[in-house]
Amino acid sequence: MSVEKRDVHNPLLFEAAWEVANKVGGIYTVIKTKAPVTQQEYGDRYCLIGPLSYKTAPMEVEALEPEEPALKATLESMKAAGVKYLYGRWLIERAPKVLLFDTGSMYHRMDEWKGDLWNLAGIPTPPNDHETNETLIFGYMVAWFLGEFVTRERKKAVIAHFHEWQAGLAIPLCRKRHIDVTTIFTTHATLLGRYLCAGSVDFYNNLQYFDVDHEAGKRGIYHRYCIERSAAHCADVFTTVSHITAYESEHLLKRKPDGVLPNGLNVVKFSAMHEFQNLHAVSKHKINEFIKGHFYGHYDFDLDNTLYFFTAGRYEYRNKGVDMFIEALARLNYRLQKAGSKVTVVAFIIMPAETKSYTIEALKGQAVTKQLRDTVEQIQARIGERLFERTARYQGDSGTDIIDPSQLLSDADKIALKKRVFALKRNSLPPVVTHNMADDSNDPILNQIRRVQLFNRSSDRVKMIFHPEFLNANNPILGLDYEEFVRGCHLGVFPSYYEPWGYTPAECTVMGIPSITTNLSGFGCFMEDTIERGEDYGIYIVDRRMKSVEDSVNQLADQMFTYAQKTRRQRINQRNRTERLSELLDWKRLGLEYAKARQLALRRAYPDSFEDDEDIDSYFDDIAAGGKMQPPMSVPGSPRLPPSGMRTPGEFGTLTEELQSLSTSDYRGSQQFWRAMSQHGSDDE
Ligand code: G6P
Ligand code: 1S3
Repeated sequence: MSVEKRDVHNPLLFEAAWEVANKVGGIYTVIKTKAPVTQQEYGDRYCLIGPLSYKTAPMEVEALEPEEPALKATLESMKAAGVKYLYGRWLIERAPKVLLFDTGSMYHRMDEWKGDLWNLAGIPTPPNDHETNETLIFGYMVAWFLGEFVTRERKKAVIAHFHEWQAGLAIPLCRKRHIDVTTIFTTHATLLGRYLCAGSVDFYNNLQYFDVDHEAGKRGIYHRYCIERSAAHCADVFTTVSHITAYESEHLLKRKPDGVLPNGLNVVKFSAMHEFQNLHAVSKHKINEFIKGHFYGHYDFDLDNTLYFFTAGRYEYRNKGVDMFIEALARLNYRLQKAGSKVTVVAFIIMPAETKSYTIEALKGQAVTKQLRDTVEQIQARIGERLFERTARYQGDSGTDIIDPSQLLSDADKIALKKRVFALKRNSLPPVVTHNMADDSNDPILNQIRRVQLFNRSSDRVKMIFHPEFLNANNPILGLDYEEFVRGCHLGVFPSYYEPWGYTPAECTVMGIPSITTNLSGFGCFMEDTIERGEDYGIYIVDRRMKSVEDSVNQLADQMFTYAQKTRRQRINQRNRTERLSELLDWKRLGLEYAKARQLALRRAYPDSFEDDEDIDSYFDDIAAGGKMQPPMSVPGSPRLPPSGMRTPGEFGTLTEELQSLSTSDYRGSQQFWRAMSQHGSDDE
């Protein structure tokens, strides 16, 4: 049968992820912030695929009738077979098209598909793992869709890009069924990595020695691991978000990624440089108000000399480095006390945990300070009236008397104020947590705070506030959105042990807020490789690879102590420099890595469609120059940025066929360390 060659120069792109129009965690941020640049490049040839959540989809998606014939026919055929879906435009910038499948509509085929998966790929799926059941149904629906679609659309090449194991099951199905698409799998972590790190394992020194099947089995995730591993192996192109996760994937998933696709952000530049500095001041003022309430009766420190540090994210105590943060804060407290410092550091931990309600104390603090403020405002008005009355009154032609200041407050005013001051008295210390925890005595964060005794005493220079719920402007206490909160803080602290990328410090950077991260996080490695003298630019990196835990904690305490010594002028200057780095993290720049991955996928699936001498570089030049994706307009002020002609970090050279014959040590990311690690591994083998 003669088959017409598919057009590889105007391919169609489907991008599938569990978090398309469905916020669960970091992958939602990746997909949502990246979609505008991909939409700009592909236009109507781009469609995202995700699961249909009836709770959130109506807010996120505007329904549309499919017009394109192959799509319309495929969806009609699936609908006739009972598939429910929502097709429409995702209500985000550039409104890309989305196709959301209702997995519930196909649950009756679960057993049939489980049997098929076992026969086809030898992957078991136990009955009561809801997440795996969802993954299975979603995977079968996506593969069904792609299979039917490419039999109708025969002219254009189709790229199917899948994120994370929960969307990856369609990949082995496409391969086994010989569906004529080219596939990319991007993993944002590995299942085993996450599980192993959360326990007390020396993960990075033992990566090459883990018996992966055994470890996965021991943790009850063997079936999930099989899905992840088969997606990685069956994809035409396998990628991940950082060099550190590439190294991990090579050992745990047993396939070396073809390249690294770092996560970007949709960077919004203010027309005036000082605008983001003003926002810092405005947001900080709101945090100040919260602090006055929270510390009522113990508010004996100077807010003008107070710094706000914070950590935030999913509650993964060890993986996100909260253990190290609290320990280092205790040492910082000691050092500030010893140095007789006048600085107060308030350290926030924003991590959702199971709670019952706000504590009475936390609510009362805000209430009594609000009452005090109301009383002061009323008295202020009365004083103003008295002042006006007295001054306006005719005193004869030469009279110039003004009111005696001691008469400004009436006796009633004094009594009202005394009542308020009395209400501010409290016997207990300001609470370290804002909520009643479901399991207070076993909560790892609270227990660590208790162990190091950071109890918000008057003598403590470091105060602790654990807010076990994500922030929201409508919360009765700390009523700010996350972005507002970050802008109002001085320093983000994210000493993660397991962090494939890490959006929290990246978000700080684009808002001009300095942050501390580690060389075990994708973001930390990326910044370390990209800029020199990072600390000047508000990028502090704790060494958690080569140092002992003790030394890493001391380094973190040092960095926080050094920051606390800065003058206001120095902090302002540093924020300006931090903000300049945001261009590095813009999807307009990092989106090129995705374009390279897609090119590689097309070349692998349709090698005959490319001329030997076809210049791949010109393709990227076209994208960059053609107004689709702009290279950065100016080079941020840093001496070790990529030299001219080297536009993106991927141009360190990961996404090329030639490099596939080399080993992980050839990744040019965190070069020295990973080279040493690979060397160490091969020496021992
Ligand atoms: C911004 C504002 C300044 C303010 C400063 C406070 O730069 O534009 O008006 O003085 O923030 O900085 P700080 O680091 O002390 O919060
Ligand atoms: C993962 O989410 P996580 O917090 O579970 O994916 C994110 C997006 O790629 C990444 O930033 C993060 O490090 C990973 O861990």
